[in-house]
Amino acid sequence: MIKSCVTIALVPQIKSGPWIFWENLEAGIVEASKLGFDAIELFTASAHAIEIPKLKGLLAQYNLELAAVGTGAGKVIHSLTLTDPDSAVRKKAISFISEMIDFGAVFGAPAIIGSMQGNILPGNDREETMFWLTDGLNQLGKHAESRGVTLIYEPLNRYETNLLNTIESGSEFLERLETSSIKLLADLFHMNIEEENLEESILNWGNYIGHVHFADSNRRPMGLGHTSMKEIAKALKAIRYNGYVSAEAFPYPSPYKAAEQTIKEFRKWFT
Ligand code: LER
Ligand code: MN
Repeated sequence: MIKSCVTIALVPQIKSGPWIFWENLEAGIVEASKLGFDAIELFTASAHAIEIPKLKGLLAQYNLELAAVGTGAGKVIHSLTLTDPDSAVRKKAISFISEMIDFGAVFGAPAIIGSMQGNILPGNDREETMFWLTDGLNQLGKHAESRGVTLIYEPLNRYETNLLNTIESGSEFLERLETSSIKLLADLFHMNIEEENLEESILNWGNYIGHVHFADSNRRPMGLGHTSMKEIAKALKAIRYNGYVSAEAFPYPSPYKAAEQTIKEFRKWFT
């Protein structure tokens, strides 16, 4: 069964971006539950930003799961990436993500590596940078496995990374790792920019897809752009995807309306 999810951004330093609910964990949870979502995805400043008993209590009270935790704050706040040329920075990035894996694992939720993958910086070599990414993901994948969770790696569009931009290149990269506990994030917004054909990529590499970010072509909530969901929903059902379809979209025209639009589209395509 494909499950619905909505994002809540709780990083004080970040005031805008593709997240639906903002700033207040409890208010986001209440709204998500009111609209009938199955789960929330959290974007927090660190693994210690939320008290675990408080989150446990709220999820139980409102009958929601934690679907995933984002790690991007490690880059935005601390300038950490897995491919920084400085090995001390790479080491800190690994420990930041390890802590996020531990935090998510309490709830059975995977951590997501999106912007923390970094970029090949000017003057650096692609092969060496890919080696750093491989090394970091091997370590983190094994760590996730030891905690009983998967780890999610997200190919991003070309304006955000020059490492891996497509589901195909991401899948081929995962195939060569020493761990099989890493899955891909199929973010429909990034895919709309990079894939030749979204549904074919899903069908061809379905085994690798572990999480989906649900946003339309313009990153507004699904239904407010020109993405053709019919074929995408058909492809996700064909691969027997049974994870979350999580709204990582701009809170347009307002957080509540964006969430409402998202759940309406989710029900149209997946129930
Ligand atoms: C960034 O564009 C993104 O899609 C996030 O999920 C990861 O940082
Ligand atoms: Mn995403």
